[in-house]
Amino acid sequence: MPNYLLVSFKTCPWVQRAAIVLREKNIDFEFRHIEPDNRPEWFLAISPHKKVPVLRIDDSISLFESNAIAEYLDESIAPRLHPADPVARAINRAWTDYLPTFAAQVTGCAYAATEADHTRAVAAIPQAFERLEKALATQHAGPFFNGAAYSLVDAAYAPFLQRYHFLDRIKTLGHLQNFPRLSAWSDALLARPSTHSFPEAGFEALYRENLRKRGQFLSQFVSATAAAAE
Ligand SMILES: N[C@@H](CCC(=O)N[C@@H](CS)C(=O)NCC(=O)O)C(=O)O
Repeated sequence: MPNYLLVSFKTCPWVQRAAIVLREKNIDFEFRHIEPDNRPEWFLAISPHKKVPVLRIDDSISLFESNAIAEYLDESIAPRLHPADPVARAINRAWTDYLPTFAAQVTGCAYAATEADHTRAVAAIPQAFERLEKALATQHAGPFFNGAAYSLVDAAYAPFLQRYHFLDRIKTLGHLQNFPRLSAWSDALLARPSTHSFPEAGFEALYRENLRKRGQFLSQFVSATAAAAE
């Protein structure tokens, strides 16, 4: 088995997506957390967009972009998470293609500067939720996107559904309960051990602390929890 190093910012959801795929495949890997405001030279040399995640393989190959990393891991290491059927696989890829739009709409309120921006961002959430609710209705069975088998779609959406819950606990959003299939899917993903990232126990506190430090509209609703975020 090659040696895998996952370069990370601690609460990055795109890193979390790659980590979930590694965990679902029982692949040993080293997590290396770097600071967003102090990205080391060795990292800048291997990350074309200066972003995380980067998956470094055997200290010689550097893969970037969470979707490309997930697809690479799925093609090279069992168990296969993509469906075997080409049509089902194309549908799954269509939904992982939708992820950046979903992420922007569902977690956009975390970056809103003013109350008006925040209100607008929160109002955008149901559109993204509605699309997934319809997709899940077409897929029929739960608990996961394709039914009983866990997939790359599950790994992709889990970090963002988790952040919806984090944000809902900071200032009530109240949308998920209007989408029963999405809500059940979210419960299944949050109950899955692979979803939970480093450090497992303090992850939400760390997320809240980063949000507080960002100094945006929502920051005022997070009490200072620096100690919990260490
Ligand atoms: N499309 C990328 C997004 C990765 C991304 O946006 N990572 C953020 C951290 S969560 C980042 O590195 N931002 C640094 C920057 O934009 O300079 C992926 O899927 O890997």
